[in-house]
Amino acid sequence: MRIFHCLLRRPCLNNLQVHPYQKYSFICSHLPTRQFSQAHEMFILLNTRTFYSQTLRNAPEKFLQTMSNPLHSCVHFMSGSGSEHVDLKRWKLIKRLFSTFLFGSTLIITIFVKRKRQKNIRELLQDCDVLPHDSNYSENMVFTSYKGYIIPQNLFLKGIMRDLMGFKVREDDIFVVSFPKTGTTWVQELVYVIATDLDFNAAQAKNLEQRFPFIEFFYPGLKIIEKTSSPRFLKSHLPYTLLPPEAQQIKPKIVYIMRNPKDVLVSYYHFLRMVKEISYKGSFEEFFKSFLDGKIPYGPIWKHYLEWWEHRNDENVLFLFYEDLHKDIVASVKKIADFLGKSLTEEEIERIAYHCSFQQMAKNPSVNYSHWDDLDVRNKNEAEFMRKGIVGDWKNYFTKEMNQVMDEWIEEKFQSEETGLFFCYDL
Ligand code: PAP
Repeated sequence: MRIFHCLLRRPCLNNLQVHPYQKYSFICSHLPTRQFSQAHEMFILLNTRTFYSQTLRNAPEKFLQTMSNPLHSCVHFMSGSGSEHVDLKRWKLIKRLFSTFLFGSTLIITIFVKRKRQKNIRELLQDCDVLPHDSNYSENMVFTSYKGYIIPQNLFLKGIMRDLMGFKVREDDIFVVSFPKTGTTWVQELVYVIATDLDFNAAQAKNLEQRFPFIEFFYPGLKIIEKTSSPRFLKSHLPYTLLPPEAQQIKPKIVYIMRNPKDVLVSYYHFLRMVKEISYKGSFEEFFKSFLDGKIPYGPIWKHYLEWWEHRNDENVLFLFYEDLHKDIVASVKKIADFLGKSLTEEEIERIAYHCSFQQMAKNPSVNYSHWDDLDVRNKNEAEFMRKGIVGDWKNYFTKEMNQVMDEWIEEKFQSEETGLFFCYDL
């Protein structure tokens, strides 16, 4: 049998002639079917399993085989008759059955996997309401409403909220918990150097995200945190009711830091613009409104603050104010040391205060989050993580009207006379 083989790469098939004195011919092509001349009356079975029956019926040439790679269409045809014709028919039938089976099973597996994924997502999101997307945030930033708080949907989709429910808390864990932008990083570093007996080398060796992991962040993740040796240093922005349930029974040491809501608002506005994944695009006025409406990640702040405020006298909880750290860092260091059961000399307190001053921390790569630049996490045209670190920056942002609105809002939400929760707005 002589085979004429032609691999055609250009659409010049109208001129293609099967060589007249050859008994068999074999043509292979990567071209779509419509490029073939109907004059040849070949029939074609595409790898998409589309069968051109019209062409088949009229075709004097006989179909032999197609390739199954879905990126190509391939036509083989032969001239001939007799028993070969029967063989070809059988072969074709086998092939069709096989491809139907293959197609069917792929379809079933795809549907099964898709359904399982959907079921999984439904389960992960079952207790929260997914909120409509706020166009001021990047497309990936979707929020949910969960037990009265605004929680990023990713915490549910990544299974973090579910895993936190079963997170094993240890008695000697040390938590630093806060509403975002209240001075968490400052307190984390203070706690770390005090608890490690001023091991500044260890503090320098790794960045805070590794030494003091954020439990609801995917990095390093709960699996790694669970394997970390004691004592563990853990950061969280969760409200009291959403902390791992074991925290309420085991009662590890928890330091909670608060800051006046006006400065939190300004700091948060810059932070949400700075983080690439969030990339807040709204104006300061828009953010001001969202903040007061409680429609910000981990919000509403009043609920977060008041829930924790109720636990200020729990024996395993130390309550701190950002403004107090500014007013008297020495007294604050002593307070933290007492809480952690450490006694410090005056010289040691001075060294800690110096190491944790804004100026020192701002230039210290192990705490200033400058590694985010290498990881491309930061919008570099926005403020840095260690922005200003002062009390009263809100005065540079609030109009007189805004300040009045916020004062009334604070009065209404925090009910200071009743709750005893007062804030300091200036030093
Ligand atoms: P987080 O919620 O992302 O963890 P967090 O550390 O709570 O942030 O707050 C960051 C704020 O604390 C920043 O405030 P700013 O935007 O008003 O400047 C940051 O500058 C401030 N901060 C961090 N470390 C210190 C420090 N050593 N002294 C004073 N302020 C600090």
